[in-house]
Amino acid sequence: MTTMDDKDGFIWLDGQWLDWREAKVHVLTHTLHYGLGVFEGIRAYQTDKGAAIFRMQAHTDRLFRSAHIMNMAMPFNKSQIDQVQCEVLTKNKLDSAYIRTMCFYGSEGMGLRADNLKVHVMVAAWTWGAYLGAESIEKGIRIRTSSYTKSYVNSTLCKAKANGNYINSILALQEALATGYDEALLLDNQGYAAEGSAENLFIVRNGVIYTPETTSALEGITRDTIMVIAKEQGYSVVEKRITRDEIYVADEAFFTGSAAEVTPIRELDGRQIGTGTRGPVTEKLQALYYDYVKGRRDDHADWLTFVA
Ligand code: PPE
Repeated sequence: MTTMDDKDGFIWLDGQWLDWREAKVHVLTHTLHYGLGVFEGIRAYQTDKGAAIFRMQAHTDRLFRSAHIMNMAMPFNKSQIDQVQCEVLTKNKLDSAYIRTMCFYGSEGMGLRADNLKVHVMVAAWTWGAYLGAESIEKGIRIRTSSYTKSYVNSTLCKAKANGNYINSILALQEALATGYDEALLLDNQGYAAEGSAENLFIVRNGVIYTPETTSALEGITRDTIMVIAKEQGYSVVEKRITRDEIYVADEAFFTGSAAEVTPIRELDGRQIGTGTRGPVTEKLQALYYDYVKGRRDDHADWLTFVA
């Protein structure tokens, strides 16, 4: 099995294209020790007109918001980052890909008090299939409520897509997987549903679509996309606090994320949700989502950045 550091191709680091295997940092890299960094995960899809990056601007904007929240001085501007996120596809001859952009502190200093840290930026891309398995897109997944509470809003700042926030996610996910589930549902410190380890949550009840407010959940771009599409289809979409038992009795539930796309949830904590299959609203929104990302619809043309 090949490892992530052993591929042909190019990775961009601080303004230069490096051979994939040479894109390395020192073991005393500050972010490696303390987790303070910010990143993005963006998908590019194959379309009739070549590769297209889905909602790149929204991702780049969020990257800069995350850096602002974490007080990291970005050494590049948005259009420079956008250009690299396009080039990473052509450089690596990818027509569908997952793009990972990350800003991290280097090995300029150690200790929490290091005051000479520099922000470094990397961009890589690779082929990534269905995040939760191909079957999950059709059949849905079984999830459990995590014993880990979602990071509290005043602990690590949930609006930032920050590296360190993923300790919380990985603990929850590993617990879910080890106990036979496909994914975790994290509740906030008041007991309301926040999100999955890497996905936003939606439920459908009596034809109305609900999603938790983004108090402690990430401001997901797929979440936003689904809200826009659903409203255009005439659904009312309500952002509100959602309890775990509200999910038990929902007609449908699904997760959204750049990696996870639109993944139906068929069971929570051993309770079947609705008919225990992908529900009709989920199926409709999922199909529309694929139509948009794959460039099969002309409206929302601004969501796609074509890469020649
Ligand atoms: N919540 C969290 C905690 C999260 O990490 C993601 C994305 C989302 C919600 C959905 O956000 P958006 O992608 O903007 O719709 N998680 C990324 C990382 C996955 C990984 O394994 O790494 C992703 O989906 O790319």
